[in-house]
Amino acid sequence: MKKRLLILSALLLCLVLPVPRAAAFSDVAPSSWYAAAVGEMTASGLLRGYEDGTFRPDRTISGAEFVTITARAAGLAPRSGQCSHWAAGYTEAALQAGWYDWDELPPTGETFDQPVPRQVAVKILMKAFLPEARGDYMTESRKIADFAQLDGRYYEAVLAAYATGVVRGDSGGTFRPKSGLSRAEACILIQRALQRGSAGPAGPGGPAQPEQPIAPVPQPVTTIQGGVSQNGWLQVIDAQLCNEAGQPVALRGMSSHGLHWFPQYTNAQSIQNTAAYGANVFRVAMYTGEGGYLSQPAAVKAQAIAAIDAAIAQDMYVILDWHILSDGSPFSHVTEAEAFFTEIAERYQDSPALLYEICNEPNGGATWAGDVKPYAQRVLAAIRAQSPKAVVLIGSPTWSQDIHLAAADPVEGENLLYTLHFYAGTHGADLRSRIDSARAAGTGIFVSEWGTSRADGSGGVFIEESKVWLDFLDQRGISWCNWSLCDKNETSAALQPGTPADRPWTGADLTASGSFVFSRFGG
Ligand code: IDC
Repeated sequence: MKKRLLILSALLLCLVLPVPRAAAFSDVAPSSWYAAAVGEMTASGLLRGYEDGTFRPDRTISGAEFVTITARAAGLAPRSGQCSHWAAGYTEAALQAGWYDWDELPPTGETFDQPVPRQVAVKILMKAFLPEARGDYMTESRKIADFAQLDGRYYEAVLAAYATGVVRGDSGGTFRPKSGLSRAEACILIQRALQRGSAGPAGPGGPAQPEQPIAPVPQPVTTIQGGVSQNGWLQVIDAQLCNEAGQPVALRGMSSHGLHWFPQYTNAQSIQNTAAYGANVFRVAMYTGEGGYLSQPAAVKAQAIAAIDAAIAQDMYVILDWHILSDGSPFSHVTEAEAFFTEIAERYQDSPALLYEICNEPNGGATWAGDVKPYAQRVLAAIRAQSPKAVVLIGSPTWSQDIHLAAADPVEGENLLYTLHFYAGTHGADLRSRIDSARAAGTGIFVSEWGTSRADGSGGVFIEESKVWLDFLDQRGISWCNWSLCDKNETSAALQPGTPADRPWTGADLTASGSFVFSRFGG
């Protein structure tokens, strides 16, 4: 029991620590029903894929593979085997532990590479993780439409597996005891047995255990980086930003300061300088108030287009941010926003580089139901009329912190993410837990603005707090942009005062914030 607890804690620890940047399996779609289980078990070292980067989820699992993964998960030490098969050590240990009998998987190895029948697999799992669990014959056998197919020696294990929820049966209610199981199915079963085993087995002969709901544990996500030519059109699959091929992708880079105040740092050289440190996204912050777009639309729009084109030229993704701030509710300028986004989305309708952030930070009295959601619906419709699949980022009240309101009442549509903004000197664990709750509800998050400073753009810098935040985001595959790429005399600025925008930068050009942030573009 102690050992199992240890293994579970190791597994859970792996879930909260940054995972090694192994490439995601090319054939495990993040939207698949088994992706989370495969991801967790891979991250905890229990599972490996093939050398070509595939996992082959549909392949039938062999006895050797099944026993080896289960033995690793249970912490069984390999013993000296009776044949030269690669799995001889673990199969010998499993046999000696009494998980199965000699004839079910002879240690001489002839059948090691053959499919393991489901009834044998379930017996192995129950012996390994829930040896004392029992299921009531009358209750459990009724759940199994093809119970008559089951060999008598597996009754006890299969009934207990149903009683504890390790096995749920397929949609037709059958168990198919003599068929094999796919690698994906095996992964799910082993994970369930491991989880239930450490929760404490049902007492012998005790009542059937109701199925325990599995707590929404954050799943580690292994992302890839790269630019537009590598990743193509982005899409949102199950709350995760993915590339055109469906692989989880992370965008990390800088936000400009107000475009109309610091246009020099949105030129080709400045954006290229961030790319040189590993950034693959650039956010163009186009203030609407404060003397920005609403005061001088033609000039500011031209600046925005120039900045977008400069980022695209660097093979970067680019976020066009309708930077509402003093204008409180986005709804107050919904007509201008519709016209602006229609024009821009038409202009860039063939470019996979552009993401649309339709309202930086609703604030003041703006509500989700009364202001932000109806605004988002209208502007989204305008964008979709030109650009049917580009990713659209939606803010929320309280300076884009109320993602729980959006998660409870999301905007209809595809490829939508909700922005969460934080400043490391002001915001912490509470906001992070909002992210986990929103994601558990199926709401994808993009941190399109965060700072190492306090929320007023100054104070600190709060490097330790920022590290906690970025580790948290990396572990969940959440993308981010840092505020801001400018040389203003405030701690959130990444550049030293007077930094030229027409040459490459060195470490000496970066502030404390800039040095830290630039070091994290790669994760
Ligand atoms: C701040 C700038 C500061 C500027 C101020 C008002 O850092 O130089 O004077 O805006 O325009 C946000 C906003 C962002 C803020 C930033 C820091 O999106 O515009 O920039 N912040 O206060 N939300 C939370 C913090």
